[in-house]
Amino acid sequence: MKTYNLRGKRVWIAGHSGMVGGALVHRLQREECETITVDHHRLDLRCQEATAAWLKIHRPDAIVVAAARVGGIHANSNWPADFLFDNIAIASNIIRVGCEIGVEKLLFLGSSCIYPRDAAQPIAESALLTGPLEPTNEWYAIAKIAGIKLCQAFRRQYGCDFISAMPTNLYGPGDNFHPENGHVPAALLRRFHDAKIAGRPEVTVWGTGQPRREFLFVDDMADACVFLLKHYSGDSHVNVGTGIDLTIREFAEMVKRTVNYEGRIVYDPRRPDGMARKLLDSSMLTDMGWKARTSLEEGLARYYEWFLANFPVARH
Ligand code: GFB
Repeated sequence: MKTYNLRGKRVWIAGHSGMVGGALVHRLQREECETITVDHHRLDLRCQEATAAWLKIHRPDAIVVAAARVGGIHANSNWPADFLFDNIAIASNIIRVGCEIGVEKLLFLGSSCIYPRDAAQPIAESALLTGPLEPTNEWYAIAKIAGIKLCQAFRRQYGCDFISAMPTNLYGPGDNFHPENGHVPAALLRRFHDAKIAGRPEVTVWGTGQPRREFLFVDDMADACVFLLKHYSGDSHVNVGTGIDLTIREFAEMVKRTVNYEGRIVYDPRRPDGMARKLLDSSMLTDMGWKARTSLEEGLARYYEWFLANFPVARH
């Protein structure tokens, strides 16, 4: 297996203030490398000239593209233009200039929503572009597919060691706790917590509760990124998941227990369910020797601990 030695390297985490980027900055402290970050108020990654100028000054050896416009099912359908344009711009600006300045290793991060709505489960990397996408997130998915293809194209044409990883649904410290725009873990953690504090008798969960999702703790994702940076160099994107999924109903019960909320759960079927199931086949990664360590129960406990210590700092 080809390896990349991080020792002494300057690694730029694009998107360090996001949930994954933050976990990566933390995880990379255990490697003997230097991490570089730039605040998004100082550099707009959607701007081609500014991104090129910044990269040509700072010249990282390696890059992780963790910067993205992200959001849950509601945010995706509300801002299709932003989800499509911003994410394509961020990926193409960084990848093209990364090639120009001779970056040794680049890891692009996508999402499990790149796969067709009716993909066979668990979803293998080979399912990409074999059918129509789930309409609730097709804008974001198309931008992330473009990112995968950019890595492959620059690898083929210019020999760049650019790789990509597709995580399943993530949760953890630094998540976005906005009640409407975030993903289901943050939305429910906050909703159950608020209901407990206010003594409300019930909490509403969107949709039917029937869809199935796989959840990965963000520290495990950061660890997988470091593993891939060091040990993977290939054309195919790589799935990152736990191999275990559960229904939203089961997940809501778990969050309720984590928060210790004693009221009822009601479902609102007027809200979209999205994809029925998206369990990743992560055997490509596990065959390389990596696997997730944090159980959902333990991850949710750490998530709630972080929320309690940081709220109202938790971004929303
Ligand atoms: O997390 P979520 O928005 O992401 O929704 P997706 C997951 C499931 O949880 C859906 C249900 O079936 C929702 O209907 N759900 C229940 C809720 N209550 C809530 C709630 O209060 N808030 C939210 N957000 N959902 C996203 C994509 O899809 O997955 C993104 O939109 C990205 O592009 C991300 O790929 C990983 O799994 O449906």
